Amino acid sequence: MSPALSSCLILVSWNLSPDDGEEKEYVGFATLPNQVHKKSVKKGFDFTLMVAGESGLGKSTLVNSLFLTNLHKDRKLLNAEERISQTVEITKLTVDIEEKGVKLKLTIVDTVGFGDAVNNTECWTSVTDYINQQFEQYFRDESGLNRKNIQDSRVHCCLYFIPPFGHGLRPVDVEFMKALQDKVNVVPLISKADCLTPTEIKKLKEQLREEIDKYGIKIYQFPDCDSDEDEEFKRQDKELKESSPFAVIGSNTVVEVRGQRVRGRLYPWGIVEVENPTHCDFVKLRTMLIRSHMHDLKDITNDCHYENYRAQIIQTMTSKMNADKRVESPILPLSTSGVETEKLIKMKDEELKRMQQMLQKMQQQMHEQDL
Ligand SMILES: Nc1nc2c(ncn2[C@@H]2O[C@H](COP(=O)(O)OP(=O)(O)OP(=O)(O)O)[C@@H](O)[C@H]2O)c(=O)[nH]1
Ligand SMILES: [Mg+2]
Repeated sequence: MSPALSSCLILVSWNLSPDDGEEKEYVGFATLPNQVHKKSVKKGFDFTLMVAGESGLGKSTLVNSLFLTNLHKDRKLLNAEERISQTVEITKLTVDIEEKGVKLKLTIVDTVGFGDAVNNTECWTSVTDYINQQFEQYFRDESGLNRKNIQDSRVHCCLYFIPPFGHGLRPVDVEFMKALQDKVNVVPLISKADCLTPTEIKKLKEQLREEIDKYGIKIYQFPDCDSDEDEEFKRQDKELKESSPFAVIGSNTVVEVRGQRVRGRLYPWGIVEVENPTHCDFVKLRTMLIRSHMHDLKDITNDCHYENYRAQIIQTMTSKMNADKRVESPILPLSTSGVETEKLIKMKDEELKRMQQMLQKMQQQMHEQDL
């Protein structure tokens, strides 16, 4: 069944407490221009982040903490009976944020409810279908006439939530990540890290790294650091790599610690601070996503995952064309003039149209096969 999509546009308020209007929280993407050419600053940046994993692991809470949004605050919780028959629902939320003159169009794709049903076989299909649909859309736009203004809705990163309890990866985690690995940059996370002691976190991280290796799961690989980078940068980069998979904590509430208002979780025995590096890897994750690796995540999406998809589609189309004994498309001569050029452009347009129709036909057939 196709996922239910809903989308809305919200503007983020930067004030943690609107009453005092003094304290401002920054997401930190204003440093993005350092990653890419200045020209992009005017146009702004697009980034699509997906969260996936079992229901209740804190996906929405973490996204809220990362981007200071308030996802699903009006959500109606389903009762156990409703949840058993519930299919995976995908919610898309677009947030336009601006920081120090830098614009970021952030799309958050939140997958809700996986793991609630008794039978979770292939519970990842709606997620992989969603990723494919975005590739499909991009492919269609790319072969259209308005190629310069394509809205890129491809998923650039998927945060996959692993439960802190239990003993490492469950079969469903292995299968889920494997289903995603060739379509999107998968970043595994240990959720609700406040349930574990530092020693337990260290042990679980080691175990997860071993299992990811053992099962051949392809997660997002941090690029190698340039040898001419300064020592401090190299140290931070090494620390980032060694901390993977990040152990994270999320919170929708603001608490007061040492006279400062911070995102945290208040327990009878103390306060867990989301942004305290000694409590969890939240800051490392945010730095990686927004400050240091956003551009690389986008590059890999385009050059690797999308290219694979594109090659596959073109191959299928070519075989189909050959099977239908269609005549190969005429190749445009290098130099032509006047009426001749116009004629060839017309022919090329017709050819494009024919390819798009064929693509639509193939997609329809694929959908029919899925049903
Ligand atoms: N202990 C702890 N609880 C958390 C953390 N993050 C979220 N929670 C709590 O876990 C519950 C579920 O959080 P959600 O963010 O709604 O979980 P979700 O993964 O989005 O769940 P679905 O939308 O059903 O898939 C809430 O009561 C949160 O307050 C965390 O880091 N630690
Ligand atoms: Mg949620």
